[in-house]
Amino acid sequence: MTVTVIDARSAAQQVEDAEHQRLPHRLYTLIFPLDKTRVLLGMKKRGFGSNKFNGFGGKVEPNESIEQGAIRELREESGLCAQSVDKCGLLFFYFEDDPVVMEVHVFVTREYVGDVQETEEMRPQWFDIHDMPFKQMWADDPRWWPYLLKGQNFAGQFWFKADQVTITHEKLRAL
Ligand code: 8DG
Repeated sequence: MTVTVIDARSAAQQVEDAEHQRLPHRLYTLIFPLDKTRVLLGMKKRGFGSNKFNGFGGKVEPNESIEQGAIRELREESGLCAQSVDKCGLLFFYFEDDPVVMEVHVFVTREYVGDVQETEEMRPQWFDIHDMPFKQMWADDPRWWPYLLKGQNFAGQFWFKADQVTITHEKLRAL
């Protein structure tokens, strides 16, 4: 007789992976304009994530690529026009009261033109890359920001409570 010993952790992992595959994913972008020592963030003035500093981004539209979405959102929210973008990370967010996985493609840009301007959605402000306003950002950001700074691509999964503040569980790795 063969006895299969089911390791509880790998079983939990399989359930989690199946959930990830089964749930619908909604595509988002998130882009950070950098110069030698600073990053441009925006204070989100309304909607999801309001009153937090963040990079620029939003939903990818059906008729555009993810990269085009990142460039469009940056222009709409900050006034900057990116001339090149570099993909640096992939983040998945799960909220306990939401059956949709947020799939967020993270970029940086070092080549952009235009003047930074405040928009209806964002109030932009430059910050030292080593002195980030993490207390006013999403709770997961300090976990993966060091990878972005090192130029190390990353993939992360974060499970949030409905309060959008408490992380109950996370996985993060360099790619
Ligand atoms: P809309 O108001 O026009 O409908 O929305 P949108 O502009 O298309 O999208 P949005 O709701 O503003 O997009 C959410 C942005 O927030 C998107 O750039 C991804 C980003 N984002 C999360 N979760 C997290 C997080 O935990 N950390 C960071 N830094 N960004 C996040 O959705």
